[in-house]
Amino acid sequence: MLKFYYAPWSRASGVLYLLQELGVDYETVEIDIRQDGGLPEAYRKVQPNKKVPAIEHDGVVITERGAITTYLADAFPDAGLAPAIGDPMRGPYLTMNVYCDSVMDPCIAARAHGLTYQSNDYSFGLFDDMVNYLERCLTERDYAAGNRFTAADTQLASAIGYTMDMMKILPERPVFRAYMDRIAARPAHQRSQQMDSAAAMKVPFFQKQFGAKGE
Ligand SMILES: N[C@@H](CCC(=O)N[C@@H](CS)C(=O)NCC(=O)O)C(=O)O
Repeated sequence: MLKFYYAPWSRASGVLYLLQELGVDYETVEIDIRQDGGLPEAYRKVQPNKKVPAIEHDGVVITERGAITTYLADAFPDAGLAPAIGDPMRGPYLTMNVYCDSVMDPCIAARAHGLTYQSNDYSFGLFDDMVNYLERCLTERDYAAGNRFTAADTQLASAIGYTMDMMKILPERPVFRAYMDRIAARPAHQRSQQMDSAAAMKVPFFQKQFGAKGE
């Protein structure tokens, strides 16, 4: 039994995308992270910082996107989204699963909040180093870990899509755009985008923002 703690248009959206790529059955537990007064204290039992995403699989809770992505791709090997131990893609794959959350995400957040710092002030290093690294990766290969699609692409594509197209903080680079075009052609990506938007339009916060009525 797989449960997915999710909020639309959030950092849980990449896991929603992964679940579509995996094609597995799961139950969605929608968490209204934008509710007045914040999330109930009881949710801390699932996610220690009261955030999404989280999953529960056969009674075990897994949090943090990089861990969730790695876990799910290993738990459902038929989809072929996790390079096996011994595969030369395994290293770049694990690196990218973690890099998106531990380097890219905080670099973007620091930039969004106008934080200026030296590289060694923070473990995530400098914004420009992060952009240049991702650009180099996607110049050398078509996908996050190599020349075939893996679960790391659900991490990387959701991060690039959100920070370049929505936040407009990650600079537009031709290799980022070409990569996003490759991802956008995937039926699972299209499906997850539709599911995410449909779910967002039922959230009062977004209904107010976009004037949507929901269902
Ligand atoms: N380190 C967490 C971060 C998750 C995160 O920041 N989630 C945001 C959604 S965009 C959240 O739940 N925010 C709700 C809140 O802080 O109240 C991960 O990578 O899974």
